[in-house]
Amino acid sequence: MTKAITARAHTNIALIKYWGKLDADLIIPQNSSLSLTLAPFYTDTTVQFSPELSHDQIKIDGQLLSTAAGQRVHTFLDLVRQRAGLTAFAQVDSTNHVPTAAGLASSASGFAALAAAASKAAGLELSLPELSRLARRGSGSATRSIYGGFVEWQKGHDDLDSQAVPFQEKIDFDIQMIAILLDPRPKKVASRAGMAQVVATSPYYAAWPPTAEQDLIAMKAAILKKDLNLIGQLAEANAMKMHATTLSASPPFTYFEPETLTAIELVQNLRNNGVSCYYTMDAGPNVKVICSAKETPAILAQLQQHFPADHLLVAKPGPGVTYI
Ligand code: 2P0
Repeated sequence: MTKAITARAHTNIALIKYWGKLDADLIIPQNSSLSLTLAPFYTDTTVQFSPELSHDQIKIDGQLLSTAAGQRVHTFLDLVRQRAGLTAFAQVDSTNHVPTAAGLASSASGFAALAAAASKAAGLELSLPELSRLARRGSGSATRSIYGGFVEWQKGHDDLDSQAVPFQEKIDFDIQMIAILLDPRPKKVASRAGMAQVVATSPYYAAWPPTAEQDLIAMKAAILKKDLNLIGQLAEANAMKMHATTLSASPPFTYFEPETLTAIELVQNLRNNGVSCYYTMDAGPNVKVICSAKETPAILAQLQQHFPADHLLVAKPGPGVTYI
């Protein structure tokens, strides 16, 4: 039996979105992306390989997954076993400190923590770039969760160069997010299926990779200038360009719900009243507000008039993956 290893990885929100794959098996994206790792939302995962097990045992939030439900994890563990020359099955115990209703990708923190714990438990001593590439094989957004702060996923060309690099790990200006929980139901269209449908069918998709690459260059300059307004404007515009591709897919779909529009309008009204705040959304209806800590109380006061206080989660920038 190997030693049990526990790793913690935090989730991240993309300011410049990853949307579309060039290679679905290796998870090579069509465009580079940039995210902010968040402090309060993370996954702790413990992995131990044991010759006594007859199959992988995967427990998430205390619940044992069926073989079908755990398929993505089994496939990922096969990759780790193959690299380490191991045959033993694994016991995986994962706890999400990510509110499931938050629309905050738990696959990002989940596969980043699994990559770190499983590789170390299997005896592989991976560097952070190697870990980032391994996490990518589980879920695209997990590539970025290996690092803290602002993180760029450089799309690269193949398995060896598609990886995240820290852009600014220690952030020395005032930026944070407020996640507004709108809809606790599972997504109607999973992000993986949604992006594949868009790439395959939207006549507008061809415009996405070049515009996202331009936005990424502008975003990096805005971060270096510590210009919160420009960061917010770029993130908001980039998110809406991504969402515009879903309406033009065949069949068309949208991640917007009525409450999404309410939240967006509140952010716009606050801005019209001189408060700096901007919105972004991932492959789900929930809205995340980009703002400063200084203006957060005023923003929360407005949002609380429409949403329950416990549906408003404030998140500061967080660290990269750690062993605990
Ligand atoms: C992102 N999203 O950059 C984008 C923006 C959703 C919208 O990464 O298929 O769960 O596992 O690589 O990482 C969510 O997609 O997809 C995502 P897979 P993933 O955060």
